[in-house]
Amino acid sequence: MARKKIALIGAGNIGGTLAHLAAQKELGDVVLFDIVEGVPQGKALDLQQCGPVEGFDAKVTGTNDYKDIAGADVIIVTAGVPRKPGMSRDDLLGINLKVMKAVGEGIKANAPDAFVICITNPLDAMVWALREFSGLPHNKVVGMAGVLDSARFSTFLAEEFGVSVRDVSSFVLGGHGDTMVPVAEYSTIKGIPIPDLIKLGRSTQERIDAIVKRTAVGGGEIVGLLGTSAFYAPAASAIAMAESYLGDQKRILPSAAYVDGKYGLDGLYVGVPVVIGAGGVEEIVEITLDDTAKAGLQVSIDAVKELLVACKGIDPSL
Ligand code: TXD
Repeated sequence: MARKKIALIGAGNIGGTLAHLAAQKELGDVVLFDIVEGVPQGKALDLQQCGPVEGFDAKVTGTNDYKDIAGADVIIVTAGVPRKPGMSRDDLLGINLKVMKAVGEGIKANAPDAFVICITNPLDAMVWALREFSGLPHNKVVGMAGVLDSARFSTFLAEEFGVSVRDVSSFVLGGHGDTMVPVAEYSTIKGIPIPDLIKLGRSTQERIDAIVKRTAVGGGEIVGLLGTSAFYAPAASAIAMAESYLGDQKRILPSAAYVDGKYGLDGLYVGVPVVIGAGGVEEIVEITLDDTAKAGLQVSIDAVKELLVACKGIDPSL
């Protein structure tokens, strides 16, 4: 059986890491696309030469021509500019919206049957714009944010409780920004909810609140240290989503998905738990939220709606 095809639009920090992970896992042949000449081709050649060392036969190629993404099964979009210290994700909107238009048209013309995972910030607006520009079905275009945010949350919780990250299951909702909603009540250590662990004296509400806050600003913490956005965990997170699609794993993953009818929404991309399988986003998982989580989600929804208004102001075709 021919290998699947993974197209990566954007061959920068995350794109290169995505390519390495996809090749190592032999998810399929990898095509790196970028507008900068030489970068996708150079990274692809370098990555291909990992094959003999790491034992993968996946082909890795680079291109500046959208025709080379034809027939891609999965497309992961990181094209655009990342944050610099002092910038908010929303500051990227003006530049990255134009990039999404070009990317959406490239996908529409060459790989309309792909499952598209958007990473470019401001994520909740860019994934919506990419879906609009590409014209793909809503269930085949999704944003990566929640898997990264819950990975950050789980990392901090594992450290707090002195347990393996394998035994932490954390839950986040809402947009990929400071308004994201890490939900402690649905986060567990081997099935034991965090509030019960607090009652058992394994931690305190104050320490958990500090972890929730650190998670919400987790991206900014790395931008402050690194001078640019994180890229290893974002790449790993998107690969988990791609694997769930390619392997029809039906994992429940927090993702920026098109919600129409659930959570009181009538057509908005926002971070919610979804089932990802061979059909793309196969189900939006609706949970009952306590008043705090409900209020937090509403703040996130309002922030996303403001971004969409800004997008429509920049590009009236939206
Ligand atoms: O969780 C999340 N969703 C976030 C997303 C986590 C971390 C980073 N987040 C965002 O991903 C970040 O704010 C950026 O918007 C994207 C990509 O971050 P990355 O760190 O990979 O940025 P780079 O290294 O600058 O790579 C971007 C590449 C670069 O090679 C550009 O030449 C290319 O995008 N680029 C384009 N490619 C194709 N088409 C167009 N128009 C284009 N413009 C720039």
